Amino acid sequence: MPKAKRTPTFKNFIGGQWVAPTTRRYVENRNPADTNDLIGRFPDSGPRDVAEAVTSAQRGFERWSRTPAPERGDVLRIVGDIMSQRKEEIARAMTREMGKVLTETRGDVQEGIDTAYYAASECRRLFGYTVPSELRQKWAMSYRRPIGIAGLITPFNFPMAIPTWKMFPALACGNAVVIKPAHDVPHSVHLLVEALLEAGLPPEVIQLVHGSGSAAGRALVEHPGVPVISFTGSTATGSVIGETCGRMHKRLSLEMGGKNAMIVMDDADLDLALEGVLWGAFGTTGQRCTATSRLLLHRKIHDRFLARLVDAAQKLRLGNGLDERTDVGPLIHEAARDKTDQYVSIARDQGAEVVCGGRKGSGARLADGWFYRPTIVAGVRPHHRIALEEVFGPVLSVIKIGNYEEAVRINNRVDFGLSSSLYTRRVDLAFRAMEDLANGITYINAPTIGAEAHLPFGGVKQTGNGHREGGWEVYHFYSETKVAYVDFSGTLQRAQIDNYDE
Ligand code: UN1
Repeated sequence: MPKAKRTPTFKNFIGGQWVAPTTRRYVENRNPADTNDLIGRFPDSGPRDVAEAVTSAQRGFERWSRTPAPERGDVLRIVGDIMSQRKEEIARAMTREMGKVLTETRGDVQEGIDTAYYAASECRRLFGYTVPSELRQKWAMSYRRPIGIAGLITPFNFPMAIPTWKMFPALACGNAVVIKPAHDVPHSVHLLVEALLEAGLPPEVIQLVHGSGSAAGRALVEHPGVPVISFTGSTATGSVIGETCGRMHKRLSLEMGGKNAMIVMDDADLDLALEGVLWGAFGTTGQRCTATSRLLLHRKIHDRFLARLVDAAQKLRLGNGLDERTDVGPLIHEAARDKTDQYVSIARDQGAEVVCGGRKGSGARLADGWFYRPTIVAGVRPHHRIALEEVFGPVLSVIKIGNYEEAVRINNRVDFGLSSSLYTRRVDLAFRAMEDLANGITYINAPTIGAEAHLPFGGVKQTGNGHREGGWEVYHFYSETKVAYVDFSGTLQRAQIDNYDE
């Protein structure tokens, strides 16, 4: 990759303009596939920057919340158009800062485009209800109102899709937004904000504050002027945010960890399951909340499926995601690679067998990136830590199962509940699984990843706090239900009393 001559310095977007952080501090953003490649210097903002963003967003909210929803939708539709035109350019920038292969970052941008068009159409469909009143000459109805400022904190693994999942519905509902993207992928959201401004979003409706979770993120969560918080990230951070939001009575949506299992029964199409597990486990280098991280293999097909899987996983090529020969990109940073390696050691210590990978990428081509070989750990027991805790790396734990009921028990024993998958040709099992598996999303004959933008996304147990992103449900999260009664009888009509008076 050609090196930039001068390293660009990026700014926050606050108060309708691109501004330097008041802290005057910056952090370097480097390519995880080649740490010699410096993308830019990005603000390391603090509470003062967040406070200025909130003050500006309050002005933005005054205007945007009064803009008719279909007009807001027009802006979002144009954002979708701009993102479509720039899909390739944005995807390349994303691969450069995040590492995953270009086909995946293209998909990530597409998920943002889909979300934009869905949000645009939803702006003409923010339905309320009109219901009969119990009294004569009286109407009763509910409708949706904007809330205020939405504070959005987004992760590194989907640098475009996840910010758009949160931002577009929030904007569609008439809120102003302050977004703090993950500090590993600031460039992607910078490009997104540029697209929003070009599309005609009034400047003070959007504020972009770069920085760390512990400074800028925390200040956003703790700011009393931000009534809505949406966070995607680790369960540990989500708990801290939850405590603050609980204390401050904020509306909060959390999307956190996963420990997703794919179950392969003895009657399954094994070719299909093989393709599915390779994609589910090693796509995005395993850095998805939805990654397939446990493979529950029926004992009758266990040995032969595992042999084929190991053979195929060994052939996956590590490399720079911009190189089209690459199957699997790097991890996001050194700490992520160390954590992955530690989990592999823990699995070994607990008696599981590393049958593939289990080490860093080697050779000159991979020397300057955070590469880790696609790893398969066999002989995992359901109580092993590798079977219970989220790794967020390219590590697949294989557990042998005797029957469907055992698979369900193992699937359901973890603290998380995002996605699950069952490969079978039996229609009865498929429908039983849709009831039995304790997850927000269950796939039949498809891996645990692949959620679509127009369906609700989220999980049960410690994966979330009951809300969903995407689809129609998220529009309830970003709007306040208001009820109005109109009494045109010209008399005082007392509900529950006058109509039952004897
Ligand atoms: C995530 O893993 O954080 O279903 C989001 C999928 C993607 C979204 C994943 N569409 O894998």
